[in-house]
Parts: sequence; structure tokens; C-alpha cells
Amino acid sequence: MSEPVTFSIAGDVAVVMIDSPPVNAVNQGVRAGLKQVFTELRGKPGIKAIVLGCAGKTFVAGADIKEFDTGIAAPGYHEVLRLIEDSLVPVVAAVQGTALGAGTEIALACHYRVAHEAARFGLPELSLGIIPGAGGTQRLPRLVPLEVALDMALTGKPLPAGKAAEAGLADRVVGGEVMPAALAYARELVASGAGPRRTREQPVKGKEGAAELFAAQRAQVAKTMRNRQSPIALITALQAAVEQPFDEGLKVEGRLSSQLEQATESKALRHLFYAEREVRKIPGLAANIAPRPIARVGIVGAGTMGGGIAMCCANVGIPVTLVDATQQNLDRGMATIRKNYERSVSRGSLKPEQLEERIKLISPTLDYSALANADLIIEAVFENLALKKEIFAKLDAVAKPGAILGTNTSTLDIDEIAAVTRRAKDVIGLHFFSPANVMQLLEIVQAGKTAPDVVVTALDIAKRIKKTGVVAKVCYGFIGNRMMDPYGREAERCVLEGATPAQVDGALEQWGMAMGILAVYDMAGVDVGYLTRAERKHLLPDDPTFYRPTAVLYEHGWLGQKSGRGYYRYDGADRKRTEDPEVIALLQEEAKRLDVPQRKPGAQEIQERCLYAMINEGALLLEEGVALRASDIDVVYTAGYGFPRYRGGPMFYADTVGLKVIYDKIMEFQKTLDPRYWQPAPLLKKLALAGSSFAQWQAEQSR
Ligand code: T1G
Repeated sequence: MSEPVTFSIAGDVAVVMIDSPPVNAVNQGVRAGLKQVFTELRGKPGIKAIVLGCAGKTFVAGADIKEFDTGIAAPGYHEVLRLIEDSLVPVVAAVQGTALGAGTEIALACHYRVAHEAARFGLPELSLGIIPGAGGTQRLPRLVPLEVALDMALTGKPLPAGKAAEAGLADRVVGGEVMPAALAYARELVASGAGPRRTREQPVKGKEGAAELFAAQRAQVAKTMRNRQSPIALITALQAAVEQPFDEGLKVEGRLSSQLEQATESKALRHLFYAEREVRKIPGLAANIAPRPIARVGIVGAGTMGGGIAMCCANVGIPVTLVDATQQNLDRGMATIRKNYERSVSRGSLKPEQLEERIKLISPTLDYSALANADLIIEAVFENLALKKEIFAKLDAVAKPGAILGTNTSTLDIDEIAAVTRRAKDVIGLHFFSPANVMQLLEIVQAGKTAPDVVVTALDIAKRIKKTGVVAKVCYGFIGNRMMDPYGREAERCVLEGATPAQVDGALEQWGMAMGILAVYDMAGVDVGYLTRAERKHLLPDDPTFYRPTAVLYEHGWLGQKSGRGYYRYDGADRKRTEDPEVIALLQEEAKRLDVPQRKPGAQEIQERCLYAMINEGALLLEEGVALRASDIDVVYTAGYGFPRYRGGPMFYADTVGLKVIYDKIMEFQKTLDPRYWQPAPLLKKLALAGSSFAQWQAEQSR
């Protein structure tokens, strides 16, 4: 393994290079290398400037996240960055790619910064439940205005080089190679006698309105980032930059940073960082299986889902043939696509010329034969098995050999759909979530005969269209909807037991869910769940209270937001939900008719019943092999169902509660509630009684 940090001499400039693939993450070796090199260069005769750059595609992309679990071994960040900042000659950072976290902090400890025009600076630490721990909160507001620093660190949004230069973070932005430009700039500094410009010696910029700014941001994060410690700690650290001398502020940052690194919030978010990369590794599939090339995509169905999927492809430059049965459907679908893009243009996230480019990539047609040159065809029509079979038979006739046929079904049996084709090995489930052009999650369903390279291709296309693809095997509801079943069942049962919809949703949202499940039903349409269950009535429990509230609403035509009322009323244009006393009374009446005991469950019981039922189902999915890993389930829920990331996902959360605690609570519910629904999954019981966890079980599976 070559040295992660080396230097060479170019005339009177020392060029220091960090080379720590794949993203130059800072670990102990990099810090030790920087310490050794900058110690050696200190006062070295003939050296009038230093350029610090990185090999590979990016400048330092952050601290090595693995170190948080092992502890940060000496030399520490402050010691190393102080050595850089105390250099006796000017130090110029040459920045390409994504200088994130410690990357930006190292650049801040340099005296000057030259950035490639495509480079971005960022402090994404909050996404890991921590705050910048290498002086970022103290140095950044000494180069950019306090408001910009606060926004960068709170949102974690990378700052492009141009904007960084405007704000004062980059001194020069170049189009060509960044190293030669940084060398030239260093020589200019030497020639002009510029000397070192230590960031810590600069005054904080824009601190005039600091008090109001901090107060406003504290109020903001209390609402938008509730239940989290890191955003509050971040504001406290920046406040120390304004109110205390640099070294004192550094101590405040250090203390807060170490506390956060040990907290559950950060452990949960670091768990997801790895989980979202682990999903691409499929046990049993050789790592060298190549994806099939996908140059052109066909989509059958120009409705909400098909149109959204078409946008996902067009957004990344993949041409799409969009097929539907009638010209009216095609026209409506294309109009919806255009409207969605126009909304992005009005929000400033899309340029008008990009809108036209993307629309041009989508070719609407009534003619199935236009799909003959598609490498991947995705069916996204109404959830009806006969219709899907008919479509797949037609696709089998027109698609070229080797074309992959994907179905967007969320509930139907993909093996049955594949069976109508002569190419079952090329058939796969691609379950997008509505709206497909927004929702991050893509469930990739490996059917019984799906070929390995088709799975690999699906994972590859997921990354290309910027989705989080998670592989599931065939079962009703795959991973996400299968676990939503018991979660929603308990929520509805709590309503019959005397909790109001607002109390149920309030308990779940107070716990951290983005939206209470009953409000979700109103948003998606109460009829969706009702009709899906009606399709499989023969498989449902013989229990008249099972999802009964939804049925009552459906019978009254109160389908949720689309009909102005469902669990709640939606009278305003802003679709703000308000309690509906008539619905509450109606459901109470129904509960009496069904003789449901009025337990009036409180917030904690509602949370435990809904979440533990979900977790128990997740354990069944792991035993059945439908989900490959517990962490995959966590990715599904945080990417697709509004599960709070700072709790790590259902299975990570279960481990933090303790499986024995959950098992005992399930056994208690088995006595006090309907025992049919409270049978502990064998895996959950085994792990609970062994004092183990899902994480340990997963580690043992991968050995
Ligand atoms: N630590 C360890 N490994 C990392 C890493 C990191 N920071 N970033 C990436 N990797 C690995 C990743 O696991 C994968 O490994 C490979 O690199 C390619 O990553 C002190 C405390 C840089 C935008 O949060 O955002 O600095 O799976 O697939 O899509 O104040 O990686 O191949 O084995 O994501 O091209 C702050 C996190 C840390 C940046 C590249 N920094 N990384 O994306 O590749 S905290 C971050 C990213 C910090 C300081 C604080 C992205 C990327 P494998 P990839 P990519």
C-alpha cells in the first residue's frame, strides 16, 4: 500500500498529494501522513509556497466514517489542521470533485483555495447525525457570511465552486486541470508577497444579525428536524464562533461533536449510510456479473406511474418510448409530464431548455412495435392481473431478444405474469412508488426465474436514474407493503378502540413518522387500500373489525383528499387536514356495533402496537428470505415510507429498543389484544431469548 500522503518539489513550491482511494476519506494514515509532511516542510529552505491536492476524482470527501465506530486515533484533526494553518508559507488547496466534511475543513485550514468549476464544497455532517468536528463550524463563518455558513451546514447542500467563490470560500475557479492552476496561483502569491492568510485570524463575517438568525434557526429546526440533537448542536457551535475566541469555539465544537458521535441518532444515520450501499451487493450473485446495456427504455402505460417513470429516464438522458392504448391517454400523460417539468422550472430547479430536451426524449405512441428496439420495457398499467398478462404476451412478441421486461405491480404475482412469456428469465418486478419522479425507493423484485444479470441490470439502472434499488423476492406486498399491512391494521384498530384519527396519527408523527398512516390513506385514496383488500378477501382474516374504518369511509364515498374528506376534512385549498367529528362519531358507532372494547389507547401504546407489528412482520420476511438483510428493510422504510432516518429504519430501531423488550410486549399484546395478530415471529423470538439483535443475525448470515 503506497503512502497516503506524499510531496514533491516543483521549483520553490512543494506539492502535497493525498492518495487514499476511493474518495480520499481521511483516516488515521492520512492524518499521520499530513502531520509528517507538513512538519517536514515547515521552514524547509527554498520552499516559498505549498499546494495541497488529491489524486483521483475527488478532493477529500470527508472523514472515514468507519472511524466513528473505532474512535479517532492520533493524530487528531485539530492538531493536523493547525499544522497546515500555521505553515510559514502560503498553502493553496487544489479542489476537484466533492470536498465534503473534513474535505471542506482541510480546505478551510489552507490559506487559499483554487477550485475546479465542477467542484463542490459541503458540510453534510448532519446527514450522519454529527456536526463538523475539524473546525468547520469555527473557520467557515470566517470566510463566508454567517448566514451562508449556517445554511451550508444545516442543509448539508453542497456549494458549487462558483457560488463558493462568490461567498468567499474559493479564491479562484478554473475550467481546466486544478493542480497546474493551483501551482500558478501559488507562484502569483509568492510573487506578490501575499504570505499565509490564516482563516482562524479572520473575523466572523456577517455576525451583525447573529442573535435573530440563531433564534430563527432554532425555531425552524425544532419544527422541521424534531427529535434530533445534531441540528441544535450545530447552531450552538456556530454561536460559539460568533461569541467566543477561536480556540474556545473549537473546544465547544469538539465537545458537542464527540457527544453526538456516540448518540443513537448518529449511529442510526451511519447505519443507513452503509445500508444504502450494501443493497447493491446481492448474496449469491457473483460480483463480476455485468449489467445488460440499457440505451433505450419502453414504458407501457402513460398514467401517473408510467409518466413518472418516463421522467426518471428522461431526467438522466435515456430515451423513452411511451405506449398507451388511446391517444387521449397519451396526450393526458404527456401533458402531465410537461406540467411536472414546468413546476420544476418555476421552482428554479430546471432550466427551460432542459425541459424541452427531456420532453423530446419521450416518444408517445399507440404502436407496440415501436418497443422493438427497447432494451428495457416497463409495464405500468392498472393493477389487474388479466390486463398485465395480456400486455406481457404482446411484449413477448415484439421485444427484441435479451430485452428485459419489468412490471411495476405492487401486489400481483410476478411469477404468474412471467409465465405468459417465453422469456421468464428476462422478467423482473420494478416497483416504483408514487410519484415515481419524486420517490426515492425502487423495489426490485426477483421472481422465481429472473436471471442474475437481469437483477444486476435493475440495480444498475436504479443507480442511473438516481433511485435506491432494493432487491426483494416474491410475496404479497414484497417488503414495504407487506410490513405496512399490520402497521395500518393496528392503527385502524386503535381508532375502533376509541382513539381519534388525529390521536393515532399524532402519536406516530410525534414518534417521528413523516405522516400518520391514516393521513397517508387519505392522501393515497381510501379506495386504493379498500379495493386491494377486496381483491384478496378470501385471504384475509375472518375478523369483521379488520380494516373496518377504511371500509366505512369507502361505503360513504369519503375517499380522502380527492373527495374533500376521509379520516379528516380537507376544506382549504392547502389540503390542511382538520378533524371530522362526524367521522369520529360514525366510527365510534361502528365500534359499538362490532362490540369493540373501548380501550382508548394512548400515544405510547399506539406507537408500540403499530411499530412492533411492523417489526414482527419484518422478522418474518427475513426468515422467508423475501428480504435479503435486516438493513435492506431499513433502506426500504427510510427511502420509501417516511420512516425517520435518525431512527435508522424499523430493524435498526428494534435493536435500539432491544428485541427482548419487543418480544415481551408482543406476548403481552397476545393476552390483551387479538392473539391472532400477536404471534411473535420465530426469528424475533429466537434472537430475543438469546439476547441477540438483527444486526448480529445479519452479520452471522454474511459470514
Ligand atoms: N468514509 C468511508 N467510506 C466512504 C466515505 C466516507 N466518508 N464516502 C464514501 N465512501 C465509500 C463508500 O462506502 C463506497 O465504498 C465508496 O466510497 C464509493 O462511495 C471530521 C466528521 C463522496 C459523494 O458524508 O457522499 O467528514 O461501497 O458509492 O456515488 O467534520 O460517497 O465501494 O466499498 O457513495 O461516487 C462527511 C459521504 C463525513 C461524504 C461519492 N462526508 N460520501 O459518491 O460513490 S463526516 C460525507 C458521499 C466528516 C468531519 C466529519 C459519497 C461521495 P464501497 P459511493 P459515489
